[in-house]
Amino acid sequence: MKTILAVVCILFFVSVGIVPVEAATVNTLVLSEIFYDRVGVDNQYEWIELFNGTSGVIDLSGWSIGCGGDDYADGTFQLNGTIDPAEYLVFGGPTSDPSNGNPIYSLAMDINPDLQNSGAIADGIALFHNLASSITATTVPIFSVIYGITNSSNLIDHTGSVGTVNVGDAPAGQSIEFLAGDDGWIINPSPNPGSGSLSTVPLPSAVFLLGSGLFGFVGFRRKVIKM
Ligand SMILES: [Ca+2]
Ligand SMILES: [Ca+2]
Ligand SMILES: [Ca+2]
Ligand SMILES: [Ca+2]
Repeated sequence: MKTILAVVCILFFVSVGIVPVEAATVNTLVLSEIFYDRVGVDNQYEWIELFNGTSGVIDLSGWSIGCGGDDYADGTFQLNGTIDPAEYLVFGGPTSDPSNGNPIYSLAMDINPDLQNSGAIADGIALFHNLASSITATTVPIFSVIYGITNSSNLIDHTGSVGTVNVGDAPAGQSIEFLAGDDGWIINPSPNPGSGSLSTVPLPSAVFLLGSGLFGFVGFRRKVIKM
């Protein structure tokens, strides 16, 4: 009996321990992948991917993206349309071919000025819940990524303070991708515009059901042995 209980307990805690690792969840709108440096000319091949980590449809008309540079006001882009829960949306281009991962654009637009290609001086891209026309050097983003070696431009993050560098500089032809959790941002050698591994909702319900089922099993075994 003790052996059975021990095995059940181990199974339960192992299961609970595994679930949060597998679920790379986010609970807001995020920048999920960025392709800023193609092999060769970047203009008209760059793209930015968003992921809606909330449980509701988001109207993007109040959201914008800023890129820099010295600060996020160097280039600002107004978003529009809607993004469904757990949906990936790609905008940029408008050109799509194997050299930039064959993106299908929800918003086809020439990102202008082109996205910074980083290097020793890190650059940044930020997501704002503001109209693009209102973005200034001091507007605090909802979400951001700082990529490169050193944030010597003092780009800020969602706290309003100077942010830490999130990821290195992706080689030409590769992207930077947000995986959430402990993985954070990575350099992705195989850009995957329009898809990814993020999910919207944590799995407390699944953990609860699994846990209650196992505890129910323990209770059942006890009852059988008493009889
Ligand atoms: Ca290039
Ligand atoms: Ca461009
Ligand atoms: Ca570029
Ligand atoms: Ca992706």
